[in-house]
Amino acid sequence: MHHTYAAVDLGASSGRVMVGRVGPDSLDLAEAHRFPNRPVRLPEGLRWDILGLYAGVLDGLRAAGQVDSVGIDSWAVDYGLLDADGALLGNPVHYRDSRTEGVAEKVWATVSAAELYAATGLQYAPFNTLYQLTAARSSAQFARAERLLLVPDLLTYWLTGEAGTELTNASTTQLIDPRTRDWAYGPAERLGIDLGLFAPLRRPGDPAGLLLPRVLEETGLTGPVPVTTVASHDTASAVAAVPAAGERFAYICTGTWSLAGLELDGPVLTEASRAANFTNELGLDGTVRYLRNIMGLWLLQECLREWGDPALDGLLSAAAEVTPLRSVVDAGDAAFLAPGRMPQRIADACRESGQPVPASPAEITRCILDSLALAHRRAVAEAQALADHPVDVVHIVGGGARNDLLCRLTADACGLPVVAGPAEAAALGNVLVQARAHGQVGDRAQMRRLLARTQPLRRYEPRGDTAAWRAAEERLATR
Ligand code: ADP
Ligand code: LRH
Repeated sequence: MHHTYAAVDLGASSGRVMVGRVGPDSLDLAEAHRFPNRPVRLPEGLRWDILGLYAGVLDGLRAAGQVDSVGIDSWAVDYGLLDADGALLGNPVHYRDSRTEGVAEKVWATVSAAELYAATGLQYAPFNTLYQLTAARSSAQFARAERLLLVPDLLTYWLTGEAGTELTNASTTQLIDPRTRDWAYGPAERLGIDLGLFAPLRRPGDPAGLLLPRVLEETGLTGPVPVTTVASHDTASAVAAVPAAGERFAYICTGTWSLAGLELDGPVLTEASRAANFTNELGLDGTVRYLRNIMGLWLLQECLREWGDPALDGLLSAAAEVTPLRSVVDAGDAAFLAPGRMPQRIADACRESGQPVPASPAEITRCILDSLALAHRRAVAEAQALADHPVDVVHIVGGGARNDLLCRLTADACGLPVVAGPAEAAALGNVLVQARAHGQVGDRAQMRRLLARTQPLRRYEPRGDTAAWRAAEERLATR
């Protein structure tokens, strides 16, 4: 008996509605609708076009046709505020907006960075919801806010009228304790964050209501159509769909970001882990996603935008011919977070560190991919050491799994085999959690076996030794 599920997956670069068809031993995924996710710069700052995205979701559901359930995941940390009538107060602020500059230091004056890490396990990133809320607190808009909904929860609310806070995404706010998997009440209280703004926590698999009559009307679907809570943080859904066997694997979710790390049973809250800026976000079934944020293909996306969007295929073929490891930048550096002038910023970073300056698009692309592979190598090695969890294989999922050169370089840099795919891991994780909630699949291991059996994967064996990568790593560290 087959069931079909609509997976709404909103990434920072594009949104898509995918249809997953699940049978006793089958799993197919088809794209119903894809739409660009283009942030808008307003006089007051960088904003998400949330209404455009919601329109894309409705178009996608119409294109998907009749399904047994709908699930929504998106990028993390960002939120919309609702007033007492339940109406949205303004466009959600983009995590790359500059409003959080200098905010963390103010927070740390009340609760030190070390205390915060011990209580929440979250990496420092300027855009953690905690810092965004601190920056927003004095605004007129915030004064009217009665409810805060993270982006996937906001879209779910518009579809069903029901408000909740999904746990895996809540874990990126820096207001969740990864040991209890509940709110970090102590730090929130000391920082004056009103946890009452958040709707009650819900977990992947929980029901999230039925599509409202006007949504059914707009999408042409016949009710009742349930919405199922999935691992609504896109990275949590993607990790759930890593087609690994056993536990000795690392993963890299490569899209706009590279999220590189391990799946663990519990958090690593040591000072060494904090110093290395590893995060302990929550995954499916209370697992911990122990990982590092690396700038990812954002570096390339921003260059492409500057270059007038040339074809990616040609650029990647040209980059494959460029001398390897000629110049590298620190792909973990938050200096690359803001949009704009990316080719120049990369060239500047190379010049300032005394390396040859990449000039042509092919050279800059190669510099980006070498730098990403190097950052992947470092994250995979450090995660294993910090968590005392050795691995035999690295899985690459997400859009970057389509980038043959990046996968090959990552295998070479890590000195480990890389298994690439699925590229639409977040959507597949979304589908599988819905299927599980409907009794169609079993535990995580069974989900992963189904993925490994049904999804096309590519394997890259590491070539040569890792001496050149080690040297590049040392070059970067000493500059
Ligand atoms: P996000 O979810 O963050 O929006 P995706 O997982 O969709 O990101 O990945 C988008 C990235 O995948 C693009 O920036 C691009 O670099 C890469 N990508 C997509 N398709 C291809 C392709 N055919 N070849 C190489 N890279 C690709
Ligand atoms: C990737 C992602 C990542 C977060 C970032 C804000 O889409 O969810 O896991 O750190 O966006």
